[in-house]
Amino acid sequence: MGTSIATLGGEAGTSEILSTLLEDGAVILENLIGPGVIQAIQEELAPFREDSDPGMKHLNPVLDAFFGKETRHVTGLPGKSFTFASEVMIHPRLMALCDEILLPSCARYQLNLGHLIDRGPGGQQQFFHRDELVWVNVPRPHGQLQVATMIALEDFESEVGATRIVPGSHRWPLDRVAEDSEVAVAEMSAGSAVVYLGSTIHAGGANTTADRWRPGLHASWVCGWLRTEENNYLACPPDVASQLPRKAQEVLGYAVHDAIQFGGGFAGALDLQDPCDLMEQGKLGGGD
Ligand SMILES: O=C(O)CCC(=O)C(=O)O
Ligand SMILES: [Fe+2]
Repeated sequence: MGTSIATLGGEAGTSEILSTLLEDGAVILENLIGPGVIQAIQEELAPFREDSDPGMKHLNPVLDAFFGKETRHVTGLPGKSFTFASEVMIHPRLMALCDEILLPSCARYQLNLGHLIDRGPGGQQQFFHRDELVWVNVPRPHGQLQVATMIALEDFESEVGATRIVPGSHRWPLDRVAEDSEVAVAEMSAGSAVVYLGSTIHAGGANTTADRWRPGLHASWVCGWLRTEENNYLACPPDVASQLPRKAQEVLGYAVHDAIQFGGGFAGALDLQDPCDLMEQGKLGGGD
C-alpha cells in the first residue's frame, strides 16, 4: 500500500481540516477523543461486545460477505452508550465538519449509524466500497450526502485491520478500481479518527494477527432527508433518547427536517410538532 492520509493534530482548525478532507477525501484527526471517553465507552459496551457473535447471520448474504465471520459488532450505539451519544455522536469538531459539508444539501443532518466494529484474528479485508452507495438511487452528480468516521478505541495498526482508504477517490468515476499504490492504511493511535466522505473508496483491513482484536467506532452522518442505514428510532427509542442532551436527540433524527426555509416542506413531525419539543415538554419518552 503506497500512499498516506494527511494527519492533523488538535491545533488544526475547522477550515484546515475541511480543506484537507474535501481535497483528499479523508483525513486523520489525532486524539479526537481522550482516554476517559474511551474507557467509559469500553465499559458501557463491554457486555454487548462479550455477547456479540462474530459468526452471526446478517440480513442478506452480501452483508455476510462484507463483514465476514471474524468481526464482532455492537450496533445501535446511541441506545447502548450514553458516552457515545453525548461525546462522539455530537462531538463539536465532527459537527463543525458536518455543518460545512452537509448543510449545503439539507436543512439538518442526522446520524446514519453508530457501530462498534471489532475486527478479529483471521478476518479478511473487506471489499472496497463507497458508503454513500446505500443511496444509489440518488441521481449523480449530487451534493455531499455523508460524512463518515472510524475512531480507534485501541491502536490501529496495519496488521490488526486498520481501515484502508483511497485518497482522491471521491472524485473518481464509479468504475475506477484502485491500484495497490493508491491505497493508504489509516494507522493511528487510540482516540484518533479517520474521517472520510461518503464518496471515498475504503475497506476494513485484514486482521492477520493470531490474537488481537481491532475495536473501532464507526459513525456516519447524512442529510436529514435520507433514510438512514440503521433505524435509529428503534435503536434509540424515545424513552432512551429523552434522557440525552437535546443536540443528541436532534442528531438522532428526532428533530423535524424543516426545508420550509428553502421554499420546501418539512419531514419527521409527530402530531404536527417537532418531536424534540415534545420530549422537552415531557410528552414523548420518559424525559423530565
Ligand atoms: O471496519 C472498517 O475499518 C471499515 C468498515 C466499513 O467500511 C463499513 O462498515 O462500511
Ligand atoms: Fe464502509
